[in-house]
Amino acid sequence: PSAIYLKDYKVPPFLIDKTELTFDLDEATTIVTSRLHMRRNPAFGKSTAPLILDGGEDVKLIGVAMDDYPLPAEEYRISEDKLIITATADEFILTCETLIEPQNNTRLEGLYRSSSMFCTQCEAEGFRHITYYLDRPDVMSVFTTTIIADESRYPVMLSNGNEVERGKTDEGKTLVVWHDPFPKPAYLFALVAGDLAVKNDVFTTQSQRDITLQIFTESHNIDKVDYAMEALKRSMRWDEEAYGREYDLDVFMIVAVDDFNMGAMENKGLNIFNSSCLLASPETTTDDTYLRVEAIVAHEYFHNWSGNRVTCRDWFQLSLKEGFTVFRDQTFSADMHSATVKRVEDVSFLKTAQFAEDAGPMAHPVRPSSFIEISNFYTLTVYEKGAEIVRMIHTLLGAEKFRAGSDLYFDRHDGQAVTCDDFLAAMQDASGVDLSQFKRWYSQAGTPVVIVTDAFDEESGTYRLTMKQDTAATPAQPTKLPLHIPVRVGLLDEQGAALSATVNGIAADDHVLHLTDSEQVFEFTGLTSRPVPSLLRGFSAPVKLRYDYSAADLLLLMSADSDGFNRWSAAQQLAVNELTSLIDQAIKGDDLSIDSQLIHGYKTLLNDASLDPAMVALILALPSQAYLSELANPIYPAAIKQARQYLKTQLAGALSTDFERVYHEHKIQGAYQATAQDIAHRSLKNMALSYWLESGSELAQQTVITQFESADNMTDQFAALSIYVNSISVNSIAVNTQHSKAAELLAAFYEQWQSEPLVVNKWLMLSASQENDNALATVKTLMEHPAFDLKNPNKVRSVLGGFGQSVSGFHKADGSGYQFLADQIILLNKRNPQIASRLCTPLTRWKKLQPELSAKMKAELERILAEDLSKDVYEVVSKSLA
Ligand code: B3K
Ligand code: ZN
Repeated sequence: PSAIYLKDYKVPPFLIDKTELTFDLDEATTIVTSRLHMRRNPAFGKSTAPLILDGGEDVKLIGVAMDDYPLPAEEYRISEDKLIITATADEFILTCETLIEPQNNTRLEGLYRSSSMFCTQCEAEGFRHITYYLDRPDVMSVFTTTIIADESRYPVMLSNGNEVERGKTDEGKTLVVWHDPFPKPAYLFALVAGDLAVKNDVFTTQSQRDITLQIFTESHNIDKVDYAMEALKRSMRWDEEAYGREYDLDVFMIVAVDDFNMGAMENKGLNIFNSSCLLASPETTTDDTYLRVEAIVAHEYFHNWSGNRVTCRDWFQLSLKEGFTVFRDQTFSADMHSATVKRVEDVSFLKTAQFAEDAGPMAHPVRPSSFIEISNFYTLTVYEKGAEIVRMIHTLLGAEKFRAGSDLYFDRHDGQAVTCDDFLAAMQDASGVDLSQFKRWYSQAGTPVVIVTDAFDEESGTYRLTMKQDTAATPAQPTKLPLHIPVRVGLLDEQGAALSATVNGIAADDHVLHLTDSEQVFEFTGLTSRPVPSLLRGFSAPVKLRYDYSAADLLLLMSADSDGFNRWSAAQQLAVNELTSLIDQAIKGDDLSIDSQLIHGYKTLLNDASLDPAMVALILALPSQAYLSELANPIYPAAIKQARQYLKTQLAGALSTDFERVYHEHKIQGAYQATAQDIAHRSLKNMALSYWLESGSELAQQTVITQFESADNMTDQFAALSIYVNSISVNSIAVNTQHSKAAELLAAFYEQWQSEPLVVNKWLMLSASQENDNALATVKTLMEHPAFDLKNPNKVRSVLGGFGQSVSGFHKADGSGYQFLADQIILLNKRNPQIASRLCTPLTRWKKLQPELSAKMKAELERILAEDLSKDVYEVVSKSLA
């Protein structure tokens, strides 16, 4: 397989003004007829180039006609999935008839079956698995879609836009016609047919238009869509208020499907969702999932402007829509709940997963310059780091100018397919802020390290911060240029009070410093004593900050900084410092011991009633195994696990009465609600319970079991279950006993929820992630379990994703955990290349692992590479070994 390069971009030689599609849906074969109203693209220049249409090995061409005359065989040919038509007029109608078999489509790209329905997934290049087409985002067309099917089995037949006609064919089948007036690329096309239930609602826009809202699911799930519907209405309102964006069609539809490669898809007027990202009910859904449903409903809805009305010129520009839309959904969630909690969660995720990607073999710029398979570039870098870039623009411009920039962007480019440069140009033109150096964030991969040192001059009352930036080499980018990094900084006095200081003639207690050189000095004047700096407030740039904070500084920031994010950040740094030293002790095989100051810090935390319980819970969660692995080099997985367990046990033992009290204090009376406040109390309550249990208390054990048995909502029930199953103290009693109480609870949980697939997925994940010597055997048994299905991505992700979290299973010393994952990748490689490729991620980290494990992991990658691979898996595995 070969790479495609951004530098080779050319405008399309042909355009498709109108696309008329007819789908004759059937169980055995589906016939697709397309009538494409085409012409040569004037922007391409004079040319006699042949017409080359994209197709797939699963598309059988029945016939092709030009202006209704069937083409003779010598005028077209098929070569490597392309349909090549040698001679064409300047303007013509091309008719193609193709045959596809959606029921055999296991890739879940194009048209496929999920349960009893037909559905589609076309982004990025799925449309070519339906019919021959110019399957690229800069070819935008007005679609009219006719669906023909047997109404008794497929009473609901949907596509983009508005339903304009309904009737019967001569054979007595039902025919429905949809028309979407907004030109769009093929990746936004969608079709759904099935026996579905619907929930209807109405939203009145700011200009007083009534929009019909519809959510479709299989009938047994329709009682779980109310939350998504409310979230949709909140999103529509928010986009009007925050961005002045109003919905444009008369109807907005969402469909839930069980088999889906990712979370959801923003098809014009017809979003299709993985049911795990849409359905919610208190009994079956945890708090995290409620928040995720709301965020994803918002994200897909926001794409209607950032993605659909203004789309991407080519797939290298993916972050144009994804980075911006993630930023929009993050801000929306921050507005709906707690902004600080949301920021902490997003930054934790970025620093754990995106930083790891940026430090590994798949590191790439937010706007990649080449790819083999675009599906591999729906990454944390394009999405999350892309969102950080937009956030930095927001910081550099300020809220008002940012809004002016986004207004200009939407006005200027409505109906166009554009680039990240166009986005930046609109932001720059509307604000007058120079973004020319800032632009490098799009093209330069890797996480910059910012090293900060300081000095205070008593005499002049001047505090100097020296900042150096450096970005390590990444694949294909050996040298790096300095970036424009906005560093938000505040200063505190010894008591923790905010200090006003003057920078560049401006006196304030919060400054945005512009780090643009590789080394730069910033002066703060008007001070009387040495301050404690609060650096990178709100995580104002996606960088690794290094400053030598003392423990006392961190404790001060943790308790007193006016920036809530940095309070968390200081607490996390304290814990990281402690854990880093514990990990070193564990690697050396020493007895572990911790600093009692830390225990004191946590005690203060547990007794400060003024704190947001959600923030306390986030701090108590301790830096994760994955985050500590990102920080480590090399990674000793078992030592990290041991250090985390030790710290947790020590805190639990020393503070058990505090945890018991906090548990009781944060119990909620009344019915379940997914509000920020209730979620915060539940998270702290359950976090306290997990520590209390770790203290070895009999009463805590009883409390966990009682909560498991009597909880009236999934958050509390599942928390109790996972606390018990993951408990270090419970596991140490039950080592190797098959019939432990934990196993009993897991079995009871399955028994109770076996008819709810989404709950069963949680059960699969928890079961697969257990830490014990049987972990590998357990995951093998799970894959034979009747609840498992290799064709369903959610189940594969639950079991294999869960397994990846089990240090004792996945990182088994003999390499059998890696071997097992490699076997599954090979099994899925051809059936579902996208899922297979995603499963490779843990193996891409082999270079950073401790030597014995590293060699074993590498050997598995080599074994995979020897197979006949899909483009998706080939790209990740070959780059990992390069
Ligand atoms: N745009 C889709 C992602 C499509 C992934 C294709 N492999 C969902 C989203 O980001 O909103
Ligand atoms: Zn998106």
